[in-house]
Amino acid sequence: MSISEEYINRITSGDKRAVSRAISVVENEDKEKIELLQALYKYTGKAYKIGITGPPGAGKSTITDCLIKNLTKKNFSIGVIAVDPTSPFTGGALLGDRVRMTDATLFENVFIRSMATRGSLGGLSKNVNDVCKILDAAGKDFIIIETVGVGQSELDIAQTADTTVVALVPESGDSVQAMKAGLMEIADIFALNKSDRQGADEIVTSLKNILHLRSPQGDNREIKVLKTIAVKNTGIEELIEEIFDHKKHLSSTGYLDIKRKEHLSNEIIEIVNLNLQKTFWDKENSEILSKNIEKIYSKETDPYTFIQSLNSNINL
Ligand SMILES: Nc1nc2c(ncn2[C@@H]2O[C@H](COP(=O)(O)OP(=O)(O)OP(=O)(O)O)[C@@H](O)[C@H]2O)c(=O)[nH]1
Ligand SMILES: [Mg+2]
Repeated sequence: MSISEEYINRITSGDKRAVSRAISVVENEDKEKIELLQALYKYTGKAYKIGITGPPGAGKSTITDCLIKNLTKKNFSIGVIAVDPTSPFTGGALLGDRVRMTDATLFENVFIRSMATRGSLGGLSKNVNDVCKILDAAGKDFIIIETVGVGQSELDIAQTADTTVVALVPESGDSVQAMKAGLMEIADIFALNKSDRQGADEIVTSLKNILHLRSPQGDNREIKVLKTIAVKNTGIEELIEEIFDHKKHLSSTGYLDIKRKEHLSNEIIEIVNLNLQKTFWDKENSEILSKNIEKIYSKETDPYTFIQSLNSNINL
């Protein structure tokens, strides 16, 4: 099937069904995927991408709900991508239970999609970047990407988002955990959620102390630690203000363009890498490897000689 101009028009005018179908095309790696993304690329670049990450259960989805409600009140349209949700955060459940669907503005202006990337080759960024492009071309002002902070995906999020918000909770050791997991390096803003619980102020202080030790990042901006109670929508306006402030800072310093170009380069390199890998490890080479692994293991030959013997132009 070839992509019609009418279909592209429907996507760029924000038609929900067309957008939904386009996302499925990307997710299922349908053959018209490349043509679709080629046609949509020139419409992208207007949406601002907010990444929300943090440990399981920190309240990322609840914060996302609040952001949706508060931002739509300000007449912004929102796209939401929930990556590998561990608690139910399907479009249906979220819209049915948490955001009142009777509200026409929400229905018109919010598009929510859950995505599973766990275990897929290339992890988070490939598909999420493509889905972001569709939502961007569809005219969303903000795209919120929620990823659960276990493993690599939360670090990848900083390679996609313009502003990365790391959500933590007052449970002991969280700031140390954050440091270990590399969350310190990727946060543009910290939201200490569940700050209705004990120990919130202590964690804020310890986070601030640790942040002083952090090496300066490219955009050279002070990282704020904000207290939120997402279940009560407390602190969310302040969080939005801080996101807007970061956005303004990135734009006025020219760092937004630098950051986005860097993300784009990485995205292109990753697409090429994945394709090279897929092309090289085709059925034939994969079979040769499994047939020869015994010989290599028993030292009849060695990995390098084996690689040289493969039909390849790899320079070792
Ligand atoms: N006390 C308190 N509970 C909260 C707050 N924010 C969220 N919760 C509760 O914490 C639980 C987890 O919230 P979620 O928003 O699903 O957390 P999440 O980080 O999205 O969870 P995963 O996606 O599963 O990692 C829910 O029961 C929320 O109601 C808060 O500020 N205070
Ligand atoms: Mg969640």
